[in-house]
Amino acid sequence: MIKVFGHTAPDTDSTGSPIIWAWYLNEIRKTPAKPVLQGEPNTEAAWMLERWGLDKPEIISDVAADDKCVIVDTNNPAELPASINEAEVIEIIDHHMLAGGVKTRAPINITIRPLACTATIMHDLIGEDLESAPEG
Ligand SMILES: [Mn+2]
Repeated sequence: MIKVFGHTAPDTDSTGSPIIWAWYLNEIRKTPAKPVLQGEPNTEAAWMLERWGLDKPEIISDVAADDKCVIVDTNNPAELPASINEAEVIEIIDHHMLAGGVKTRAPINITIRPLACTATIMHDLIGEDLESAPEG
């Protein structure tokens, strides 16, 4: 089960983007994944969850060596779980400057674009896959 998470002190992007990408992995790529949060969502993010009837993702305090992780809305180790470099980071999708310091076990897809939010990048990445997705 892949864990998808954003930065500590989750804002709307760090709450919504893990939900979007975990949905994409589960429903379109048929790869088990779940969104998780590093802390309680802020006021706006909590409102978003309520407004759209979304379950609040589980809050995690760290990751383990056998965790597969997708990091979204950050790439900065200071905003990531303490043990991030022990875990297996399999993808990074972000719209912040490259901070450096995250280690991977193998080459991975890293998408960093200077756009308004991570969800915008995901809309682009998912794009054509959605058009060919089955209805429902
Ligand atoms: Mn953010």
